[in-house]
Amino acid sequence: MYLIFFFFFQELHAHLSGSISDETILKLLGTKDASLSEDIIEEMKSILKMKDKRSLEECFKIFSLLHTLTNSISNIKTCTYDVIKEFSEDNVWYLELRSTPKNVIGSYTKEDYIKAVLETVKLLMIISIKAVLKTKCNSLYIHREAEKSFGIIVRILISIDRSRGVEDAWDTLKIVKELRNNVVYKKYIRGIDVSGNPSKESLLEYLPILREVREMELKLAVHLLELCESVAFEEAAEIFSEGLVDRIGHGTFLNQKLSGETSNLVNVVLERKIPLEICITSNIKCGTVKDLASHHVNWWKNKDHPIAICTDDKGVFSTTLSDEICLYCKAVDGDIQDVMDMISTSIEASFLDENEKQDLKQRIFNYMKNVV
Ligand code: 6MZ
Repeated sequence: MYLIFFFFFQELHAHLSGSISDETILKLLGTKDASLSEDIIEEMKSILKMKDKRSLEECFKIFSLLHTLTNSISNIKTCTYDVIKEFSEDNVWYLELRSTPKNVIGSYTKEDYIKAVLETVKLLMIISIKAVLKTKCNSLYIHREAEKSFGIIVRILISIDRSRGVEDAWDTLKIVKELRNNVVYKKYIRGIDVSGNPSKESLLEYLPILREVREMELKLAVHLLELCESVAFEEAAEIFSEGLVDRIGHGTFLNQKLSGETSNLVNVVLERKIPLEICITSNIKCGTVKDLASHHVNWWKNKDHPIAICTDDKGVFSTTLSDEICLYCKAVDGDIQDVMDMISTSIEASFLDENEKQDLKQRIFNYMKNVV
């Protein structure tokens, strides 16, 4: 399986704050930001020490703590830059990074937050554009070549956190709509992610929001069935019945029985081939899946269903995409061909345009022909 190190991957499910590495946390703590209290610094240091299992509830406490780190525009930019760089170093050629816009009174607004993330992606492109500027080509060509020369293409999903309430979500959509008037921002913002603590607020409250996302012609990825509760099945049923979702985050209990009855939701997902974003380490560490042997990835793989292997929160769960791909191979007893197939289906499942998908596929498979 050492060949894994010569592969190039796509990451379709990575939350910005959860992806911040220990190195970046230590760097930001070291800047002695006056707004970080000693208590927070101590709590943060204790997070770095405990990387083993923790419940989903405990994870959400950690996210709140991590949010105190992104308390300035400069810190948001540092985190975004470092996370993209680390994915690139882990052989990720295409990254869909998602994040929830926040505001910090007296420091920045939600719009500033999104712009800080987008401007960092743009800055990485500008660094690369310098490398190809000498060519006498049109600007779109230059942009595409620049993404190739930097080695990573980044697109952004704006997250709606279900625990923040519907008003907050409407506010976020309004900002996204305005930002997409800017042609570069429009290119980067590909979709909306709905995430957050699944035990808070029902997604049924968010249906008008999801319909609006459709109207805006944005792609939609929704965390569904992370918990085995009847309300989670109800939410998913409504969302599927309106055909609102392009990709499913986790879907951990989709193929499970609720009170002895098999849900027919699984058939809808199989028939429509709605891709699943699978995050093995995250599920095991949060305890929603017992162990690798019982992970649902095997069930979906046996159904030949489109899946994308992802990290979820590489910082919080101390993982990398390469590690996740290795776990995938172990879970399904797979070989190189299985990895190639998964890479191919996850490009199809990405929120790139059709021609961009073909470009990426060709680039990856041309490269791999020379290696494998
Ligand atoms: C649901 C999750 C998640 O948006 O601040 N998030 N939501 N399930 C999960 N499984 C473990 N992992 C992360 O990144 C952190 C936010 O992403 C969502 C939560 O809303 C968390 O606050 P951003 O960049």
